[in-house]
Amino acid sequence: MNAPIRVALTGAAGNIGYALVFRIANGDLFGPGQPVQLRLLEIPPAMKTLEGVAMELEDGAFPLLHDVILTDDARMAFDGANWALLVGARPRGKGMERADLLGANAPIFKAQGAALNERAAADIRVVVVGNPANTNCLVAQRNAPDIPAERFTAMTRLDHNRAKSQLAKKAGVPVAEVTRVTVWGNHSGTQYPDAYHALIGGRPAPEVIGDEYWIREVFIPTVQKRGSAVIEARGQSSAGSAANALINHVQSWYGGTPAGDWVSMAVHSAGAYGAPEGVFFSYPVTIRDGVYQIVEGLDLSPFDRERLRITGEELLQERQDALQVLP
Ligand code: NAX
Repeated sequence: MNAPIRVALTGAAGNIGYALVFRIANGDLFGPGQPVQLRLLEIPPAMKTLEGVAMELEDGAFPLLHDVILTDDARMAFDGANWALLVGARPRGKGMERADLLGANAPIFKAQGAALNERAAADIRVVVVGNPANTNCLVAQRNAPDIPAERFTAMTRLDHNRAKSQLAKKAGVPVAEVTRVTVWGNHSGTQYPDAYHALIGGRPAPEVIGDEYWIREVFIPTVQKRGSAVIEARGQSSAGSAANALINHVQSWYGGTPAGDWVSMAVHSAGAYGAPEGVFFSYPVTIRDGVYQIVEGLDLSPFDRERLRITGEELLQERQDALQVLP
């Protein structure tokens, strides 16, 4: 058996955490030959709930689960961690604007970035899920100066999966036939789910769907607003699908992307496709040997460019709002 991979998870007693830990324990991230150690971080008021989650993990008798560490100390949670899944965040309270949400979360991600810098393993890879995910990721990364920026990502895979499913449903085909979907920009209402570069059964998606109105006026807003639609129906925010997307994000980063396809990930931007530099912008990426590369050479229409501009501007505004915690 290989040595266990150390996976740190924050917000482990929350909605998504509960849907996630059993799948990690089951070996869904790294496959059936790879044991894992779980290092679960929570805030002090949630430690009792976390103990209950740990009891259930024990009761699952998962052969690949090496051990479980519970803590309310970020430095302890990230000690020797190979992966850090930053899910825990302050939720958006009633009447809270996006800037207030940032203000509440920036100190958390600043402290966690510093703790990662101090304690994580040399090969650490970070995925930020807690909202506002792209900018929380920026805050953590900027407070971890010794960790290469490419090791930080924010999750847009749930949006990516939602887009894929909507296209498959419209075309009446299994999701596996939909490839090259991209979600560009911010994980927020300004994200741009792009059907124009997608393929369905190997053919351009717009040609297969043949309904330009549907792409612009139904598909795009449906994906952008899917989170609210789930809350409206379920009375709670997405948890199972978010946990699944996080598993997919790590699987792709660890195991690579299939030939001819790509996935969406928010990564440190150097300005590709005209996006602002130095923010975490979601791009189409291919991954090999644990290293991602932004897909090059896609032709962007004026419509695509305008959508990228809007979501890029929002990320610049968020960075501005988070400035007080950026070194
Ligand atoms: P919950 O409120 O159920 O759980 C969050 C957990 O984080 C709580 O148990 C809380 O005690 C803990 N927490 C808070 N501050 C912490 C800190 N400083 N250190 C460690 N733990 C801390 O929320 P949940 O539904 O699990 O969602 C978690 C986050 O994911 C939210 O910010 C949510 O907005 C975000 N989402 C992001 C998505 C994405 O695609 N990027 C989609 C799903 C989800 O909405």
